[in-house]
Amino acid sequence: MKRRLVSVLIGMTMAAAMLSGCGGSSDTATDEAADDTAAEASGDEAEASGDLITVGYAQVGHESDWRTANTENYQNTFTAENGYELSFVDADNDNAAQIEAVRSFIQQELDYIVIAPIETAGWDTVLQEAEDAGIPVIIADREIDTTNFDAFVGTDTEAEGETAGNWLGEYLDGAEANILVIEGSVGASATLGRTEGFNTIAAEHPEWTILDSQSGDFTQSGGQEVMESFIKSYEGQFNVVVCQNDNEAYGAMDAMDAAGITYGVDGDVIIISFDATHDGMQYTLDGKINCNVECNPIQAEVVESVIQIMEAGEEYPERTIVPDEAFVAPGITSAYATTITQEILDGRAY
Ligand code: GZL
Repeated sequence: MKRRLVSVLIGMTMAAAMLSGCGGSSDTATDEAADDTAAEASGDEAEASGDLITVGYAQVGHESDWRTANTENYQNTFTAENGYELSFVDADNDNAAQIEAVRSFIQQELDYIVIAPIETAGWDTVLQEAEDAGIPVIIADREIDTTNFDAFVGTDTEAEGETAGNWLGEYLDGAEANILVIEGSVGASATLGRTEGFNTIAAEHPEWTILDSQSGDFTQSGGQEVMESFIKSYEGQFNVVVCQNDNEAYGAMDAMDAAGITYGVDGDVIIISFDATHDGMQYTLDGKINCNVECNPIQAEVVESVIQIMEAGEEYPERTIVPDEAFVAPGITSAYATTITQEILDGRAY
């Protein structure tokens, strides 16, 4: 209780300082340096006095480049210098291990619990335990099928799926599509959302056929295995592959290379991917991926801002959607996506 009271005072002091700074007084370099020193000092004081805000992050795993970027973002945000002590658990795509990690956060009486849920289901019991312990829970990245939590910070994956479908309709302009879908991890809201969104648009196109869909588990090896299986069953019958993340797309490209199947803007097969991580954007710039729908992994700062509002005892946003967009290969123009350039790629945070 002592720490929380102290941090509320720090929060209010910092909020007051920010408000006074917004009062039209122009911050000079000296003032800004002083502010930085003060913030660092408050972090150091909190660390010295043991008054860090303790945060537990139960992470999905390390299955993809997206996940790596997301993990690094949390580890770079919830630092002692910023006034936090982060307890991080990589659940390695194991639902039971992730729930046990949350239970351990409760037993440690952490101040806040953040969960990137592997699956949407199975959260009622442990979230009730967190509520009974008086620990606020923020669901991040993916969604769950219960409402027993305090806030959500993540992306709109159904909208991402719709964007992919709308772009494909624009790009094909009425031409026939025979589509194979490499889905993400079974039961993950990102998989469910992208599938639902894309299928909503596909239903508007009687000239499209979804030949098959299988989970590649958001991994490169999974994408390659599924694409190899698809080639055995559908070689010569498909002209679109939808990969629900970049790592699956890399695996699918490896499988098509091995089978002598061409893809991308100059190939026989259109590739749509999701995430727009650095390498996925490089493949898009190279014309190997036709359309890449971004899903922004840089979410920790938003989660941290919600925690600061909670610390200040003020009304906080219960649902925050992190914005994203879509990108297409050079030579493609679209109402639904930005044509990628080297400058765009060089300027990205991940
Ligand atoms: C999306 C996120 C997904 C990414 C994958 O919000 O949960 O999980 O699309 C990651 O790359 O593995």
